[in-house]
Amino acid sequence: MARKEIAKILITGPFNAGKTTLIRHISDEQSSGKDVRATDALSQFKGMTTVGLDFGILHVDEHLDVHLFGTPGQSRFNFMWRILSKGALGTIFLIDSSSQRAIDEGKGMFQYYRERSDDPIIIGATKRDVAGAKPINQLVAELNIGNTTIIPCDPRKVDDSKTLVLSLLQAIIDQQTGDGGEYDDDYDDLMDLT
Ligand SMILES: Nc1nc2c(ncn2[C@@H]2O[C@H](COP(=O)(O)OP(=O)(O)OP(=O)(O)O)[C@@H](O)[C@H]2O)c(=O)[nH]1
Ligand SMILES: [Mg+2]
Repeated sequence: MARKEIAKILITGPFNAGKTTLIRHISDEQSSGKDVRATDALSQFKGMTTVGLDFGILHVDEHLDVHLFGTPGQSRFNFMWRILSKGALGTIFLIDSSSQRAIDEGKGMFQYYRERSDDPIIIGATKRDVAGAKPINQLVAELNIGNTTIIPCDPRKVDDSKTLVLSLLQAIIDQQTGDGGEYDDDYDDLMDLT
């Protein structure tokens, strides 16, 4: 039987974007993250915030497990961003598209990741259903993300999150095969994930 592969991916983005929600909803197995009551200026936006990491495993098929590592959103925990991104094949960057403060912070955070790695990044624009959510083209301009793929996502909906993960896996495969890497047939049925 073929060996089971593990793909580590990072789920990051500014505070309150839906990172913990995505990992909790999509994972087949998870270790609960460390969320504590927000005590600082953030507490006016949300009750609980991640201070450690979120971790979950998505069983894609008999050949592949995806290990999802979620970062804390607040920049005072940015030492965790570096630690958690080690060994990741790609990144899902979530952004709350209804919050100007998150967009302003997300711009710098996105550059931080982009400058440190050439691995694929897919942006998930969350909170599309919330009043004041910015149109996608405005987000692209304000975040200065160039031609990075950006996909609307409600992390409370498993199908939305799976679309993001599959898009990232596809980008990882494309990059590896494009780099002259050997194509692995084991991944042919990746798209059967339903
Ligand atoms: N209406 C709506 N609510 C959302 C959406 N995405 C996430 N939420 C809610 O937003 C809140 C914050 O989500 P979290 O998953 O805690 O966000 P986080 O990115 O982990 O936040 P930090 O750990 O503080 O950085 C939760 O109440 C979610 O249910 C969305 O697309 N629409
Ligand atoms: Mg969180």
